[in-house]
Amino acid sequence: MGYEADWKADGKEAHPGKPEQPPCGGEPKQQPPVQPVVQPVVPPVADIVLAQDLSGSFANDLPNLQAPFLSNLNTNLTALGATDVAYGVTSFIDYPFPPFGTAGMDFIYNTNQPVTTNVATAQASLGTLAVGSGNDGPEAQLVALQQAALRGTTGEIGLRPGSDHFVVLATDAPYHVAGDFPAGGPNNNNTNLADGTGPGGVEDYPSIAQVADDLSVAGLHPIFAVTADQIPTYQALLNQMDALHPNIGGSVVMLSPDSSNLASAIVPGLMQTPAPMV
Ligand SMILES: [Ca+2]
Ligand SMILES: [Ca+2]
Ligand SMILES: [Ca+2]
Repeated sequence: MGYEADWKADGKEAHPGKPEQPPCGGEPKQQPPVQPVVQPVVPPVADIVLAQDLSGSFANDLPNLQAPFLSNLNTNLTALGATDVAYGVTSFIDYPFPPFGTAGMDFIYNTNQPVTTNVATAQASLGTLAVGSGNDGPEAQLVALQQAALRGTTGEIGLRPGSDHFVVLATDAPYHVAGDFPAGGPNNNNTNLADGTGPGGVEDYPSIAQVADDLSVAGLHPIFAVTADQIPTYQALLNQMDALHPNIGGSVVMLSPDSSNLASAIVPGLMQTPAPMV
């Protein structure tokens, strides 16, 4: 929303084609000083990691993540000043047992593609994604953010030093949080997802504070690309995380129910994020 408004204000419509004529018989009207046109900008060097919800409601979204999804995004970013953008792909659903998820269909988190400047390679990894179930409404979004941050600066995801780091969380559901699965024991906030006391070593979900800590340390700005009904939930989450670590920044943008606007939604998300973390 902000992007369209800013674009309109800064774009062509602010510059009528005809210069204003002086009124008939009067003195020429003094022209106001020309205001510089401030174009919206995207970070020139950025790593963008997609954290893709693969619960069942994303079956109609996956076709819109196929080519030319990433090349369109890359073209848009280049036109707005980006010079060096790398893309990574991660995905999540939920724990594969009731009530959280479904055995044989669901998983908690996957790194599908480390960040790469090869758009075709990243696009190919999107082609391998398949949806599961997710069973209950909330999913493992906080685990996805936690793992993207914890694994981001390792070779597994490979965020590049010196670039601005973003994780785009695409979802249409609220998140499970610490306390939702106490039988798993406290989440110990590491990359081992099987060192708890639940089935298969599953642990409780992380807390918002743990995830905020991880994002801050990794220098990873979240862009929440969420369906309209989830905007208040994720704006509140972002506000809580920013209150803990103001350098997280981040943004919330609206995702259409079939993700057909994802590439265009990411652009204002990048623009709204304040100064990069160091
Ligand atoms: Ca959908
Ligand atoms: Ca679920
Ligand atoms: Ca763990």
